[in-house]
Amino acid sequence: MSSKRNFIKKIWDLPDHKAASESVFLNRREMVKGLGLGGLALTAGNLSLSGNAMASEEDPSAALYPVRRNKKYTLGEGRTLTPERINTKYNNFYEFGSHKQIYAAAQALKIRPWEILIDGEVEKPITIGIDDLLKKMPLEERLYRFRCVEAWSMTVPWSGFEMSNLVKLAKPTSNAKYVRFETFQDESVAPGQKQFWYPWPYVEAITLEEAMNEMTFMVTGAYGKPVPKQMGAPLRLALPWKYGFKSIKSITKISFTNERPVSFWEELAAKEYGFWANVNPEVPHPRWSQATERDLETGERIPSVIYNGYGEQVASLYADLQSEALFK
Ligand SMILES: Nc1nc2c(c(=O)[nH]1)N[C@H]1C(S)=C(S)[C@@H](COP(=O)(O)O)O[C@H]1N2
Ligand SMILES: [Mo]
Repeated sequence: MSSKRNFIKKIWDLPDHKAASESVFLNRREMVKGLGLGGLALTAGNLSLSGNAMASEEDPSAALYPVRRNKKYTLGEGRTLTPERINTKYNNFYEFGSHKQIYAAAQALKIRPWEILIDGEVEKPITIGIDDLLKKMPLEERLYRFRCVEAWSMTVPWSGFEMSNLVKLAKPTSNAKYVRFETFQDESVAPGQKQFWYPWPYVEAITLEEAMNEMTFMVTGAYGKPVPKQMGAPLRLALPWKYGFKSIKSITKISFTNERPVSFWEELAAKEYGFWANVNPEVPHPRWSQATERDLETGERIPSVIYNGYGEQVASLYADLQSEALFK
């Protein structure tokens, strides 16, 4: 046992940016082209952010938290809560940079006023402010595991509401089969959006059936407080059985569609990041194994589990879809 464990630790003892990164598939020519034209502007953008980067403003939803914990969702044996100080300082949010230390830059995002457009195959499109949405939705706290496609993982006490409540509010028509989510677009606050080789804005999508599943959670808080900007304020998704890139941050638009939308990562590299992206240790990413994951707190490698351990809740969604690439 222990020698096997040592072996696993050894081959995986590479830093994340070498072992696995969502970004490095970009071919060199594209990168050079991009840097040649946009490199300077990007540096200037990053510098100009530092002034108000850490400015703290009162979040008008702060008084809503903490919310009641739904005890049905537990982390499972051997898993503990990842400390807030780790979770808030190690993030993927490419709008603010293609590395993990974006928390300071992300403070430039203005999260009020914040409106969400709900449109497409719905009875009537609506625009709703985040504070009105918060008033309408039954908020609760859930402890979820979270597994990034780059093979690191964490756990989070999310606050928010089950997505099915938003679907009911949206009143989709019988033509609606998918739900498409879009992140804000404003390169004046998000310098990563000047990197024109990415297909901004960030887009993600799930089926309507997935959206109605009990696990699909719209996040508005974390650690008993409003969700911090670097983690996707004021509204993000949490799909704990899928790779982390599906859990889109800072949502401004939710569209019900008849056709399957193409997501941000799928558009960039469909062979590496598919539509379904369900966790499966037996299906390697083209550039690395998915058999184990690195716990963000302890640094230990632990075995990954199909559907990130949520098979009981979600496996039935895929029973008739075995011909699809469900695990990338
Ligand atoms: N808008 C947007 N949403 C995003 C991303 C992003 O770059 N932009 N990164 C995704 C990826 S790859 C991961 S792993 C998670 C990271 O969430 P965290 O920073 O809260 O851990 O956010 C996902 N949602
Ligand atoms: Mo990720």
